[in-house]
Amino acid sequence: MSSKNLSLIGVPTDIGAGHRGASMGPEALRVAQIAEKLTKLGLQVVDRGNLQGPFNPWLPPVDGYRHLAEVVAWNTAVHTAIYGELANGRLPIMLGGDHCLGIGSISAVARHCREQGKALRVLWLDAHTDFNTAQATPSGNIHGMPVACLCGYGPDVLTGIGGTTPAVTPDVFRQVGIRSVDEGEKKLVREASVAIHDMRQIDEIGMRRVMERALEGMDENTHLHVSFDVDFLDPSIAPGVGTTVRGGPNYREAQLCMEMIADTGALASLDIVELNPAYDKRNQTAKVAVDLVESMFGKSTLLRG
Ligand code: B3U
Ligand code: MN
Ligand code: MN
Repeated sequence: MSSKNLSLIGVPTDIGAGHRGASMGPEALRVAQIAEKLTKLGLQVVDRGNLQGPFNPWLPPVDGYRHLAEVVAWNTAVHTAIYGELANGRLPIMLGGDHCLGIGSISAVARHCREQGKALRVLWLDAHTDFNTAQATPSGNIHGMPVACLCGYGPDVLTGIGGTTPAVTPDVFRQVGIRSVDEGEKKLVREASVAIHDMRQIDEIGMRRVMERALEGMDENTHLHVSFDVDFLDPSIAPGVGTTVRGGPNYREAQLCMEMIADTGALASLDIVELNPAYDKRNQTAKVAVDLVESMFGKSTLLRG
């Protein structure tokens, strides 16, 4: 692991989502004892509390985007916070919040990598490719657009966060768990050649080989960022998300995925997004997410020689 000094940053908003409630995600993760559990693994954890931003006015989309100004405000705050943690040599964990916040966090990680001469790999664990544009989106919800925005497809106010457009090139991404892609979005991800490891591939060759492929080609100079959308998981183990999609990784497959991330020793920043306590039962999804994050930081590998 490149750093054992972890900073938790809560971002309590559902500004980019189609359902209200992801704004309660940071608190649910804290109630599930994310800080305590990571501390028990021997990591130094500081909880920075929550960022602040505009309330969700819950308005319809305008020109293909819902709440664009508010999304820009939240992501600007996220960018500043994540960039600051990385500049101080710390490992930021963003507690979302919906997935539009990946624009702020990953643009900050990309800026840090550029300045430090590091290679970047982004592992995007999600049921969705999140590559919509104003034209392709069926909803106008910006949580369906962060990957496109980071690659330069989107409004200037979002693609320019962090000062360099595009923030990243599509080849940094490896998407795992994909099983819901909109029609227009399919064309866009194909054109951009995003590396997609969909559920069919997991069925056919198994999580182990999928992860070997997704993590291939990294070296000591690679910064690994994981963007963990909790709807990656099968709804039977993770019902607490706004947009459940059946047929996701089960508990064992998800554990293996996380353990293989830990084995790289390269994990250097993390987003946990789309957890929606309003859809959860007794905080079970937050508990599963924390359990998996522990594995991402090496919990089960401790059992091995
Ligand atoms: N692709 C759909 C649905 C969606 C994307 N991300 C989530 N849901 N969580 C859209 O609205 O863009
Ligand atoms: Mn997502
Ligand atoms: Mn998703």
